[in-house]
Amino acid sequence: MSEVRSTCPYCGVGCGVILTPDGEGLSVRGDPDHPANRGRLCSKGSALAETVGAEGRLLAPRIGGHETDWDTALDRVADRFAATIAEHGPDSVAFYASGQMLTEDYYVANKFMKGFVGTANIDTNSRLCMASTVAGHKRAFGTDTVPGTYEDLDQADLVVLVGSNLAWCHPVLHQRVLAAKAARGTKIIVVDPRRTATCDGADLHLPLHIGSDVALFNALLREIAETGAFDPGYVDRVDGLEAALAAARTDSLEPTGLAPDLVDRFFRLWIGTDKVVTVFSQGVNQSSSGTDKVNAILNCHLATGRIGKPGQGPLSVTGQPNAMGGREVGGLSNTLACHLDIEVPAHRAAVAEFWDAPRLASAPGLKAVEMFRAVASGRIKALWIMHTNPAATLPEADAVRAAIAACDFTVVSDITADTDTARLADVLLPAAAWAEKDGTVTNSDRTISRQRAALAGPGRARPDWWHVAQVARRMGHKAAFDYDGPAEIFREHAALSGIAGGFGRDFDISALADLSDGAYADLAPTRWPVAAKRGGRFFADGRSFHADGRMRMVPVTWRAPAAKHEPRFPFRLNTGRVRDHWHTMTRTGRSARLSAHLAEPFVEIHPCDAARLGIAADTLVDLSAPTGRAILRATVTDAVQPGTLFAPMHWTGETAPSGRIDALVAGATDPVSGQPESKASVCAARPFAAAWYGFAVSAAPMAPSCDYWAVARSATGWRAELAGRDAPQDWEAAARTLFDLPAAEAQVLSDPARGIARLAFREEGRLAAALFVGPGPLGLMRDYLATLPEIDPLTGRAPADRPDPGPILCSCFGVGVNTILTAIETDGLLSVEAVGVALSAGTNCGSCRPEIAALLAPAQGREAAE
Ligand SMILES: Nc1nc2c(c(=O)[nH]1)N[C@H]1C(S)=C(S)[C@@H](COP(=O)(O)OP(=O)(O)OC[C@H]3O[C@@H](n4cnc5c(=O)[nH]c(N)nc54)[C@H](O)[C@@H]3O)O[C@H]1N2
Ligand SMILES: Nc1nc2c(c(=O)[nH]1)N[C@H]1C(S)=C(S)[C@@H](COP(=O)(O)OP(=O)(O)OC[C@H]3O[C@@H](n4cnc5c(=O)[nH]c(N)nc54)[C@H](O)[C@@H]3O)O[C@H]1N2
Ligand code: SF4
Ligand SMILES: [Mo]
Repeated sequence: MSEVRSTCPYCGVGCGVILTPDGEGLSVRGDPDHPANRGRLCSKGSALAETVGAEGRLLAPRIGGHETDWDTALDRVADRFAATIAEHGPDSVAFYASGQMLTEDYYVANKFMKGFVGTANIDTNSRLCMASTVAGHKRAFGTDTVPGTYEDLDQADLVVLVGSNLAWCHPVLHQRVLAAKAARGTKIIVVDPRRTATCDGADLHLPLHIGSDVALFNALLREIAETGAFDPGYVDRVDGLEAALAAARTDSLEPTGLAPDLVDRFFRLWIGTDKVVTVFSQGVNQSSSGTDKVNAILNCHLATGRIGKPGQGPLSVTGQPNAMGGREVGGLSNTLACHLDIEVPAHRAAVAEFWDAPRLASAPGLKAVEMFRAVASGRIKALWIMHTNPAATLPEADAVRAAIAACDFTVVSDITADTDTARLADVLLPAAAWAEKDGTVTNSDRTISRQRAALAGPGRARPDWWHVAQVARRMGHKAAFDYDGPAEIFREHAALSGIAGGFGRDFDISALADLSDGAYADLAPTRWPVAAKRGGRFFADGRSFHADGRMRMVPVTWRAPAAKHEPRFPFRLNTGRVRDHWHTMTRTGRSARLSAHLAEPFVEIHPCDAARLGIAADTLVDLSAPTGRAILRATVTDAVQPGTLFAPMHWTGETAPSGRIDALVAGATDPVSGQPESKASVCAARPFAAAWYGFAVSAAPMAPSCDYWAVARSATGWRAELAGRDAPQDWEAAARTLFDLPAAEAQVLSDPARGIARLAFREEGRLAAALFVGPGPLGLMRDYLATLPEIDPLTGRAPADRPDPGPILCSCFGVGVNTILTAIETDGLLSVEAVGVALSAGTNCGSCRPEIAALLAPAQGREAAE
C-alpha cells in the first residue's frame, strides 16, 4: 500500500500526517502540504506509530464480559433502549459522546438522539472543554464562531496566552508563535497562575491568582477607556460598551494578586500593539466563571476593533482533534445541528423536515455533570458512552464511577478493552481506531481535514457511526440510517448546513454537499465557511449573527471560584496536562518513549508549603478533598504559588489507581455554560506514611496491589513505582506475586534492619524482573534499570562506560536530562541550538526545546555574570 494522507488524532492543532503502512504497522511523518503544520509534528504525533496494533484492544463485542457476535450485541442495545423509552419515556436514556469522534460519527449520534429517540440528552466531553467558549461566543457574536486563524499567529506582533500551556498542549502552534518571534520579534505574554514550559519562551509571565482573569481583563478594559484606545468606527457597531465598562469599573485588580508594574507592562504592550492575538484555553474555560472570562477577553478585542483582521483577534484553541466538528454537528445538549438553535421553533421545524424526524427534541437536554447526577439518581436508566472515559475524567469521578456501575444498562463503544469506564459496561462495542477508519475533523481554525484509513481494524472492530446506525435501524429507523459510508453522511451534513446558512448562520459548507465519493476521498484541507453569503473574514466589518447584526460587549464582574477554602481544605487544586501523554493514556501509554518523560503521577507543591507540612521532595503526598482522596509523588517547586497545588489528569485505575485526580475535583459548574471548574477545587495535603518505597522492572505486565502504585511502559517491558503503609513479611513471596513468577530462579539481597531489599528473577537464565525496596524515596538509576534485561540488578548501578541518561527529555532521540546537563557542563554549551548540534536533542519535533532552555539557564546566567 502506498502513502496515505491523514490527520493526527490528538490535539486541536490538527496536524496533517503521512502514513506509510509496512505490512504490520505503519510509519508516520508530518505532511509538508498541510496548512496547520507544514510538515512539523510534536512528540506525540511523532510517536503515533507506536500506538497502533492489537495490544490492549477490544476485539469483539461483549455482553456481561463475555464475547459475542455483532448481531447479538446490537439487538441487545436496541431492545434495551427501546424498552426503556417505551416504559419511561425518551428522557430516561442518555448518550455521552466525545470531541474525538469524527464529524460523521458525531452527526449520526446527534441525529439518532435528538431526531429519533426524541431527547436532547446527548452531551459530550466538550462540555468539560469548550462549553464556556461556545457560550461566550454566542453572547458576543450570536453564533459560536471562532474569528481567528493560525495565520493570525504568524502575523501578530503580540500573542497573549491566557490559561494555555501552548508549549505542551498545542506544541506545533507554539512553534509557529516562536517562529514569528524569531522572524518579526513578536512578543509573547503568558497569563497563568503557574510557571509552565510555555513561560520559557515568553517575554512576560503574569502569575495571577487562580480564577481571577475577569478582574485582569476588566482592568485592561478600564485602561483602554482611560487611554482613549477605543476604535470609534468599530464600537459604533457594538452594543453594551457602556454597561461593560460600568461593570468593569466596579472591579479591581486586587483578586489577581499581581504586582502593579507587571500589570502596567501588560497594559502598555496590549494597548500599544495593534496586531494582538489573545489565545485562550482551559485556564479560561474550566472555571465557574468561564463564560464571563471569555467575554472579558472578547470585550477588549471588540472595544479596540481588533478582531477578524490579519494578526488580530481572540483565538480559542480547541483541545480535542474534533472539538470544533462536534460544535458544528450540535453535539452539545443545548445545541441542535449546524449551529442551529434548539430553542428556535423555525430551526427545529427545518431540521425535523430535513431529517424526516418523527419526534425532534424540543428543549435542551442534560449537561454532562447533571447527566451523570441523573444517572446516579436513577432518572437515566440506559446510557451509551462513546469515545470517552468519564469514570476517570469527570469531576467527582468516584461518584461518577459508582453511578455508571449502578445504572440499569450501560453501553460503551471504545477501542480499549480495559478502561475505568469500559470495566463498568453491560455491553462493550469494539470501535475501529484512528488509521483504521475514515471521516473528517475540524481543527481550531475551522479547517476541515480528512482522517483516512491505512490499516485494517483488528478483530471485529467497526467504526463508531456504524454502531449507532445499526442500533437506530434495529429501533425501526431504517431509511434515516441507511448509510453506506462516511461520504454519504458528510454530504447529508453539508446539505443541512446549507439550510442553516439560509437562516443566516455562520456554519455553511453546502458547497460540499454534492461531493462525489472520489472527491470526498481526495478532499484537501478546507476552511469553512465554504458557501459563505459574504466573503472575507468574520467580524472585520463589525457585523454579528445576532438578529440585529450588532456585536455585543457583555458586562461581567469577577467572582471567586465556587469551592471555598476552609481550614480542613486549605489548598486550591489546579489540574491539567503533561507534554507526552494524552488524557487517560489509552494510546500514549502504549509508547515507551512517551511514557519516559514523566512516568508517574505527581503533585507540584510550593517549597514553603512542603517545608511547613514536612513533605520532602520525591516522597508521597496524601491528598484529600470532600469528594475523594489521592496519593501522588511530591514535586517541590516554586512554579506553583503558595497555597496552590497542580496535578496532572492522566492517571487512572489502570495505570495508578491512587492518582485519579478527578476523584478530588468538585462538580461546581459555570452557570451559563455548565462547564465544570476542573482547575480550582479545594483539598488538604499531608505526608503519606509509607513504610517502604519500591521500584520494579519487568519484561511482562505486573499486578501490583499495594497502597500506591504507578505502572508505565518501558522499551523492554514495564516499570512501576510502588509504596505501602506496611511492609510485607516476605519480600520474595510478595515479588513473586507482583511479577507472577511463581517458579523463577530468585536472587535476593536484603537488610531487614535498614529496610532494604533487592530481588532479581531469572527465567531460562534471562533476567525477567527485578524489585528494589528501601525505607524512603529511592535514588535509583531508573532509566538504566528500565533497560532490563541488560542491567546488573544487584548493584543497580550503570557501568562506568554506560552512564545513566536520567529522565528522558527529548523523546524523539531518547536523550535524558543527565546527558544534556553533562554536555552543557563539559562542552560549555550555551544555547538550545548548541545542544541540538551536540546531542540531536530538540532537533526533530522540538517539543522539548523549552525544557532544554530551562536546563541551560544556570550556565547562561554564569556566562552573563562573568
Ligand atoms: N500533551 C497534551 N496535549 C493536549 C492534551 C493532552 O491530554 N496532552 N489534551 C488536549 C485537550 S482536550 C485540551 S482541552 C487542551 C488543553 O490545553 P491547555 O488549556 O493549554 O492545558 P491545561 O494544562 O489543561 O491548562 C492550561 C493552563 O491553565 C492554567 N490555569 C489554571 N487555572 C487558571 C486560571 O484561573 N487562569 C489562567 N489564566 N490560567 C489558569 C494551568 O495552570 C495550566 O497551565 O490540550 C490539548 N492538548
Ligand atoms: N481534572 C481535570 N479533568 C479533566 C480535564 C482537566 O483539565 N482536569 N480536562 C477535561 C477535558 S478538556 C477533556 S477533553 C476530557 C478528556 O477526557 P476523556 O475523553 O474522558 O479522555 P480520553 O482518554 O481521551 O478518552 C477517550 C476514550 O476513547 C477511546 N478511544 C480511542 N479511539 C477511539 C475510537 O476511535 N472510537 C471509540 N469509540 N473510542 C476510542 C480511548 O480508548 C479512551 O477510552 O477530560 C476532562 N477532564
Ligand atoms: S501538535 Fe502534536 S498532538 Fe497536536 S495535532 Fe500536531 S502532532 Fe498531533
Ligand atoms: Mo479538552
